[in-house]
Amino acid sequence: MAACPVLGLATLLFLSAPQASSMVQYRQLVPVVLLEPQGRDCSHIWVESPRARSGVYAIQPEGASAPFKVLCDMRTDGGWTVIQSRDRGRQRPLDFERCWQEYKRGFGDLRGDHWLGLEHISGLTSQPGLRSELVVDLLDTDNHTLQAHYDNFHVDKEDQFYQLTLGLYSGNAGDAFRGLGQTDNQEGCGFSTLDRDHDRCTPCTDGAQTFASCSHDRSGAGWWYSACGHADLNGPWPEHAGAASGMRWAAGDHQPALRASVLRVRTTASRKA
Ligand SMILES: *[C@@H]1O[C@H](CO)[C@@H](O)[C@H](O)[C@H]1NC(C)=O
Ligand SMILES: [Ca+2]
Repeated sequence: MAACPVLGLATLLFLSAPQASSMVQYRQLVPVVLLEPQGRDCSHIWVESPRARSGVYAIQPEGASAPFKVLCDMRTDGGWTVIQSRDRGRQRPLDFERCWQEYKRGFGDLRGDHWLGLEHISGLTSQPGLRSELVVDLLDTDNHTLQAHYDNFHVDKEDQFYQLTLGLYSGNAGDAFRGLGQTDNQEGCGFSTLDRDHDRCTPCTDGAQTFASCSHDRSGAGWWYSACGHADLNGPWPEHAGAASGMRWAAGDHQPALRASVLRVRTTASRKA
């Protein structure tokens, strides 16, 4: 399992060290290209230009300190900002066993497997006067599509460990985020990674085994684990249906082996604003 780097002075010094290369002779200063935001988020871009195509756009959510790039999934029902995308069928599926800093900032390729980053997801879902919805699209290994929709989705700030808030569920994938009982329920949980444990195992027991961290001792990925819960879409690819760990979205008896997932967010003016 990957060791997590401690982001300390050494890293900062390395990052700020001047590039001492005698091979390159700069004749002029390279201008810093500032990202020009095209909207608050993909939903906003879609409203402004309903014929905008799906692709990579620069957005700056209301209240965010800087613009950043996202993949917009432009559909007939609006513009959706993609926050996670995975496909085992890709030539080189991306490793999601990552530490806190990477889950915070995001990783991967926006046009391929990626995680947008908790700072960006929090900013996207915390815009004043806007309500965020979440759609989870899943493809199982038999190529059946499954979907879970939450009519509210909010990820809090880092000082709240990016705590998860969910609205009402609908869809055919099942409400795996909530599972069957209180120990499963991931709503209200903070985010955990290999190196940060904010889950509800204090510790957990599984037969003769006891363990303290769902991320470190079970999955290897980052997620809003409860104790540990039945949703883990950043987990490693499972070998078969019904696997108790790995990438999963398990609701009741239905525990598909997953081939691909996309998490996407749409914002609309909140009714009471
Ligand atoms: C699912 O779809 C992929 C890509 O279209 C294809 O390669 C694969 O064979 C399909 N799997 C099944 C079980 O149909
Ligand atoms: Ca724990």
